[in-house]
Amino acid sequence: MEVLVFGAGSLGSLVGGLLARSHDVTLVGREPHVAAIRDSGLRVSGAVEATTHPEATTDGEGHEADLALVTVKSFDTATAAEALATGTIDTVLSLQNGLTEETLADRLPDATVLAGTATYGADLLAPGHVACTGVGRVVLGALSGGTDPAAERAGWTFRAGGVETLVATDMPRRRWEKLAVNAGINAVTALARVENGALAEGPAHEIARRATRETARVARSEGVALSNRRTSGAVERVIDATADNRSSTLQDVDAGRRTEVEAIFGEVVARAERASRENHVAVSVPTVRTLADLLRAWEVGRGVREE
Ligand code: KPL
Repeated sequence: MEVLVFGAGSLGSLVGGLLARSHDVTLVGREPHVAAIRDSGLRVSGAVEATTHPEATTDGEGHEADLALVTVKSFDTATAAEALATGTIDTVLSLQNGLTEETLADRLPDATVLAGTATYGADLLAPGHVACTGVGRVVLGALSGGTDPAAERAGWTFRAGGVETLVATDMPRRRWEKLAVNAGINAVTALARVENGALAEGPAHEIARRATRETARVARSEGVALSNRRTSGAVERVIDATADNRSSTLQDVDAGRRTEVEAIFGEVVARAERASRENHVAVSVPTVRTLADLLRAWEVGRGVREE
């Protein structure tokens, strides 16, 4: 199988490094990571140990692949899709935060776009070296649910590369559940500057719970069966399983980088507003809205966003 990993950050490098044990993998990333991989290969350490020699390039255009994994930050999705459109890709799988698959599907009409989630822990330690900080699972499947031969093939590709994988038939609900978990954890940990485990109790726990439930409410307004019980259980489980992790938004804030506020919180607010307009019933998301505004204010203050 020819696999293209578009976005050689921590998760993309980890998954690319694991898959390169069994497939022809090309990583599209930035310097100096790309040069280090070309010179000495890609080292994975920690919970999994491997050194592989995938192709690595900074040029995302004109690639041919059976499967392209999109692992760029959500705000780079449109750019990634436009680059992928210059090549020939059969199947595209997003392993990103936010509901980015629609952006990919709009721009890649000839490819099958799958939805996916990944709970592997990854940390880019140095150019050419990624740590696997936790063996999790990739869950993937058809964007609108049900079965799809492309999902079965992608599942086989991951398993052959030694990646724990589930091919699921209920991705619409799972991607909203993931969004609800991110809405609960990411902004609160970033603004309070705490690790995920700090949300297990106390005032931050209540804010996380409210943001999670509001996101589930928006999912239901779009006809996705996602109960409060299910999402609350999911966020508790992720807080517990990733207690020592710093959320991706906390990492962005610590590094003074732009965050994924729009893909997570902006998206929930926009969809709540649309549902309220179309259904003439208020779908209210006050906690998510407040968290979005606080993160935006932080971005403006840091000069990584224009007012
Ligand atoms: O996806 C995550 C993130 O940090 O973006 C969670 C699930 C919250 C784990 O840290």
